[in-house]
Amino acid sequence: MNFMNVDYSTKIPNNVNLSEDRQVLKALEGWHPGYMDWWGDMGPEGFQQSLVYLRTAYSVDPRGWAKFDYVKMPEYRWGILLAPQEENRVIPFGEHYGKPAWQEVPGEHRATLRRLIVIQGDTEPASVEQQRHLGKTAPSLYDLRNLFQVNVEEGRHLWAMVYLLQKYFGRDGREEADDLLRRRSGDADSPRMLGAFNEATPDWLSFFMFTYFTDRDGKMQLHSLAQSGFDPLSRTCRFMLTEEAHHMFVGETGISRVVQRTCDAMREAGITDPTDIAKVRALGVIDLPTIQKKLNLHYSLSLDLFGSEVSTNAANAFNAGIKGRYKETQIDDDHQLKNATYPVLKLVDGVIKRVDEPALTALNMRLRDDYTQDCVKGLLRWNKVISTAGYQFKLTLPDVAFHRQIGEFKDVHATPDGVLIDDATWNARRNEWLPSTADGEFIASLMKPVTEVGAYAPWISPPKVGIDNKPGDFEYVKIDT
Ligand code: BYC
Repeated sequence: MNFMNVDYSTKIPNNVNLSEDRQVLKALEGWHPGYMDWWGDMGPEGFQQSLVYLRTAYSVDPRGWAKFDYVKMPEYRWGILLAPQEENRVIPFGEHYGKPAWQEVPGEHRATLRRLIVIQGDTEPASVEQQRHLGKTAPSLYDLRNLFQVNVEEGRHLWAMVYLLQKYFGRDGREEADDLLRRRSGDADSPRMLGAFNEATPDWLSFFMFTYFTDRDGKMQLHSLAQSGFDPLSRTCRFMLTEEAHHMFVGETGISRVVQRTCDAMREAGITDPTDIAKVRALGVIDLPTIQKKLNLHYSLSLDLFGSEVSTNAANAFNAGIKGRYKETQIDDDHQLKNATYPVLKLVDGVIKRVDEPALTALNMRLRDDYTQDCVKGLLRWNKVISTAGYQFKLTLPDVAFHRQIGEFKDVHATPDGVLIDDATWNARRNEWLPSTADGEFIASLMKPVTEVGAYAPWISPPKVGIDNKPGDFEYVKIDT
């Protein structure tokens, strides 16, 4: 079979030869109805009968892998797609460095592998659940389509992890696959596994922040798993990354368009002080200080997804050859971290200090640092929009000690500048740094749906380019069909 092209003849499209792997095909077909029930209950609210201009993967060839067409979401062909197998691939790090990559699960690392695959799998449906109400308030058909594209692809990423569980982990893999449909974002009894995936995504600014910051954690984690010595996981993650790029594009351009519109409105109204919140809000746009608060919230929640700065879990996964570093194969070292150290931010006698730790246990910190560097790029672009409009205001990333629930800083309070403060100061000033109830209510008041073809809500600029070279006034979603 040609791994580049996807077989659409089976109920579950795939490039892993499912038609000759009857047992796995049967297990996946058995899981399919539960998935459709979940999509019906927890997928996008409304619009299930609308025609949405979606891309579907028909190949895993990076030169051309997707085709665009109108699809009703429940009829989207969720499939199993793995990047092509690299011939003679070796394990690129850890104690098995240089040995042939595994095509089957190595017995001694089974539990660690399963845990990582389940955690990854759990985030995918969680994000769909978090975003399910947003369709009702979309600022345009273009944005509505992007939301649904992200949602169906997160659904596909769930399929990707379920395939690995069902093919390689036998009965407990099947049980884990069922549990992925049982947990619910924000549920008191059966929540999703990681903190940020139980938070609400109440409005479109949060959606853009989520796709910029939280999907970018996904990018970093997928890159690390794409290095895995377990080849099927590596190939799965490599193809997921191709899709993930669009999700972060939605976030980056979404925030950019909000910033642009705010700056344009301020200029038109002759406002010189972007921190005059009442005046700016009276124009029906989101003021820059509130955008900064949303950024503070989503960045800090996303930092928690990297786990503790110093982690034996991370060291074990690396040693075992299961989870590598960002761009592992491009790093010039022994890929085993035998004697290396890495500077870690720690709280020492009440002061934040950089302390050298064994690089092996500091892998979460390293990945988080790579993530922060990647995040900065968007800020440069957004700040360019602000400075080009003639305003002296800079969006910044808060300090890593700010608003943390996991790791070294979880028991202290810090300002966005990284100054440690006591509980009373935090309580008194929290609303200066994180969105308050009143901020949420103001943003909610702007969230009125715009469904005319080519029209955009007044708080966001139109995009610079359309999807699939279509113009801005293309009917991206045919709502009533
Ligand atoms: N919330 O040694 P520690 C994506 C637990 S996003 C709750 O500090 P470790 C996407 C941890 O499980 C990417 N619990 O950390 C984005 C452990 O518990 P146990 C998703 C947490 O294990 C947008 C204990 O604390 N993929 O794809 O080195 C839309 C001590 O752990 C949290 C992955 O995350 C937390 N935030 O690292 C859609 C990749 N953090 O086992 C999709 C797989 C830690 O002692 N995951 N804990 O009971 C991993 O690599 C790691 O498990 C973690 C944690 C980075 C999550």
